[in-house]
Amino acid sequence: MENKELIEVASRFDLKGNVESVNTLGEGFINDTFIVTMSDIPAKYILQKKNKNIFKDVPGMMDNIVAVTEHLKRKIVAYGGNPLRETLTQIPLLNAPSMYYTLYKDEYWCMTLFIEESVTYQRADTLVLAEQGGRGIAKFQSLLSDFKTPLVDTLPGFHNIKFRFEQWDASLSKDVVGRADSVRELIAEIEVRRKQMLDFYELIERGEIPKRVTHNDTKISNILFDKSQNVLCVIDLDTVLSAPCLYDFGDSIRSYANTGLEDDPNLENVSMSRDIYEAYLKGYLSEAESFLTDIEKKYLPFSAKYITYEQFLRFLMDFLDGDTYYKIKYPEHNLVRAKAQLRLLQSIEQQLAL
Ligand code: GN1
Ligand code: MG
Repeated sequence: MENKELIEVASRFDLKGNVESVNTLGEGFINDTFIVTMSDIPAKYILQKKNKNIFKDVPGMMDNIVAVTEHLKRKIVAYGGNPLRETLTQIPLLNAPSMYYTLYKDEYWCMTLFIEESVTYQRADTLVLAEQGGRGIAKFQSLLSDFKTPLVDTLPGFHNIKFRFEQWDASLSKDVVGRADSVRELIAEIEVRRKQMLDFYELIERGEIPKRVTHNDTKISNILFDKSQNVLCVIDLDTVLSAPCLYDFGDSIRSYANTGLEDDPNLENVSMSRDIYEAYLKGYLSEAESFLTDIEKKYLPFSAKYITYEQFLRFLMDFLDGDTYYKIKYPEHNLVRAKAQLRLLQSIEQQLAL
């Protein structure tokens, strides 16, 4: 897209100043993200084009985000925090109450305030960072524990492994790009764990594991830290849904505790750091122990296995589908990601005896 057009889109929002430039930012797998600088005010903004293949109900998603961030802001003000830095601020359109701009049909653009002086990480390299990360996610969940507005289910079946198996079975039988034969061993790794995953999901379906308001994409790169490594702000609220808080714990371990990269081509780099796991757990429980039920506490270790397994399945499925979901940087990227997630999964199983 031409820079002129990006500036035109950005200028549709109520920015209290004039747009100087719009530049690509970050490495998201799903949305296109840009940073907006202004010629006459110091504030910066984040412009995002939401991925219309994945988010079928952006208006519903934005209603969720606005309701959740307004709730968080009230809480943050009440404890004396800074509501412009400790949660996201959605910017409406100029002269309209809408939180998104549609340039072409079904193409949704959204804007948030950029949060200055924050730090992001790809993995936790210190125990302090992991402990603070755990504390920060538990605090996020705790601040939302009295959120009453029903959330729109904008991503039906998101961490529902039953639904993922339906997608998986269809992908495997279609095998649209003829890749299944080349990954039979990986497919077998999915199948041997199928029953265990479904058994766990049944606890959720039966309501034994409760649903709460949770983030559902708590990988470490979706957290802004301050300079002292405290969680400043939980970002990327596209997946805020009603779901078990175990999903957030599991997804955090999947990223914080990986000694390698999510797409590490060298599998020897990949394992779960037990120390990082314990530090995250300690921080998480320091805030969450009071609201978690016994069954939730019991399944915390298993949630790391569940979410890592699901991510292994999703990357492998996208490889089988011909790379239609995640952005890739090279042809085998989803396969490399899947193999790295499997290696992490095996390390989690070994160390946590799951
Ligand atoms: C996607 O949007 P991003 O990059 O934070 C994905 C997550 C995956 C993650 C893997 C809506 O997250 O579910 O865990 O990639 N988000 C969606 O890194 O599918
Ligand atoms: Mg996301």
